[in-house]
Amino acid sequence: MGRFLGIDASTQSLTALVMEDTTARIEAQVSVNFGRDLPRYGVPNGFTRGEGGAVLADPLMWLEGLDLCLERLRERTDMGQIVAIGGAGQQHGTVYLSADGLKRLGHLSLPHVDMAGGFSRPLSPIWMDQSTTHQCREIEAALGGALEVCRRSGSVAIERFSGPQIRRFAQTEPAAYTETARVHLVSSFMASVLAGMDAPIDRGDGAGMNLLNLETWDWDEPLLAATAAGLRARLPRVVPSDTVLGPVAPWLVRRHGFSPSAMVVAFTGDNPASLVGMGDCLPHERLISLGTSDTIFGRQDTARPDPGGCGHLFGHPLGGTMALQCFVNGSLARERVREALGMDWEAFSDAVMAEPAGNDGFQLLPFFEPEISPRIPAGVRSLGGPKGGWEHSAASARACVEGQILNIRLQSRWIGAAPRCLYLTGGASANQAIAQTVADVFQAPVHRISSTESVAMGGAVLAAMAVGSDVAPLRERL
Ligand code: XUL
Repeated sequence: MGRFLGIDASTQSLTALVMEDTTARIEAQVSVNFGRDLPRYGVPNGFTRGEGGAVLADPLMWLEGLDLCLERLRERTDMGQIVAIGGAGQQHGTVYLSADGLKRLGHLSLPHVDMAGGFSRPLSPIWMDQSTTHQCREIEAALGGALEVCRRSGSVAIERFSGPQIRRFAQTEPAAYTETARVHLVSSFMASVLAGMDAPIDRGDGAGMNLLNLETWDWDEPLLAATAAGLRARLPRVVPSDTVLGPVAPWLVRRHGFSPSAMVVAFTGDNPASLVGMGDCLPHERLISLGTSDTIFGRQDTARPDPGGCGHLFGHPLGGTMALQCFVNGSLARERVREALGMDWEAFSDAVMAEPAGNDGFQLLPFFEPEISPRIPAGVRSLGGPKGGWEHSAASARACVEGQILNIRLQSRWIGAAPRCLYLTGGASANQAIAQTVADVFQAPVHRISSTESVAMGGAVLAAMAVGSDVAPLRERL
C-alpha cells in the first residue's frame, strides 16, 4: 500500500490531496484560494486583465500557493509516507524563464522567493487570454489554413492556446523573448519546481499548444516556424504522461518532510487529469460536465481531429488520444432562460419533465454568449417555437435544455460512434430533469458521478500508475 499526492494548479486555487492506492480513498485534502489566502497579489479570482483582451497571472503567486498548500497538508498527513507526486495545471498558460531563472530551479529553498526576478516575462498569459486573434490568423495563414493546423495539432489555432500566446509575446516584446531560455506550461513549471529540474511537457497538456504534432508526438516544425523564431530551443521536450521525472527537490524534504526517495511524475493538463480522476472512459463512453460551460470528453482512439475545427484532441494520459469539446452557453444560459420564464428551479424542472421527448419540434439554441461549438455569434435562436416568443411558453424550459443537449450530440459526432453510456458531472448534473433529457437525446443510459477534485485525484492516480502501483478502480469508488 502506498500514498500518492495529487496537485491541481487551477485558475483560482491550488488543491492537494493524498490518495491511498489500494482503496483509492482520499486520506487528506487541502486547498489554497489565491484571492482569499494570498490577498497581497490583489487578484480575487487568480488573474488580472491586461491590454487588448490579455488575461494574466503571477507565477510567483502559484509558487506561494503551492508552499502554503503543502504547509496545510503537513498538518493532516505524514508527508514522509508519500511515494510519488503527480498533478495537473490549468491548460494553455505559459511561463517564461530567463537563463538565470532556469538555473535557479536546481537550487530552490523557498520557490516564490528564489524565483523572483527569474522570469523574462513576469506575468503569464492564461487560458482566458483573448488577445491573440491576429496571431491565430497568421499561424493559420502560414500553414495554409485552419484545418491544416487542426490536422497537425488536434485543434485549429485558438486564442487561448499557448502557441498564439508565445507568438504575440515574441512580436510585442522581442527583446524579452530573446532573453527567454525556456517556455513552460503551468503544468511543467509546477513539476519543475517540485522536482528541482527543468521538467518536460506531457502529451496531454502539450497538445493544447497548437505546436505538438499528434502523429509524431514531437514539436511540429512548420508550426514552430509559424509561431516564433528559435522556439524549439526554448521548449522542454515532450514525454508520455507516465514519465517519472526523478526524486523530489531537496526543498520539499527540508521544508515539508517528504522522503528523499519520493518521486515526481510528469504533470498534465487539468482536463486530461480529470478524465483519469473520474475513472477514464471506454471508447463507447463519454463524460459530460454540465458547468458554467458544458464540456463533453472521452477517449478517442482513432486520433481523428474534428473536421469542423471546433473540438480538440489531446494526448490521453493513459495512452492514445482523448477528445474534448467545449460549449460556452451552459449553466448561465439555462439560468437566463429560467429567469426569463419567471420560474424557480423546481418549476423549471417540472416544465422540462412535463413535455414529451422531442418537444413537438420546438427547440431553443440559447446562445446568450458567442458560441464556439459551433462558432456562431450571440443570439437566442428558436426553432419551431410558439407565436409570441419563447419567453411566454412553459415548453421553452424543455426547448432550452433539449436544444443544448441536441447541439452537444450533433457537434460531438466527430469523436466517434454514438456513445452507449454517458457519465454526467458538474453542478447541473444533479438536476433529474436535465439528466433525463441527456438520456433521451443520446438514447443511452446516464450515470451521475462526482467530479469534485477529479483533477487532483487524476494526478494522484497517474503518479501511482507511473511508479507501478495498482490503483483500486475509481468507478467503484464514485
Ligand atoms: C480547456 C481550457 C480550460 C482550462 C482551465 O481547453 O481552456 O478548461 O484548462 O481549466
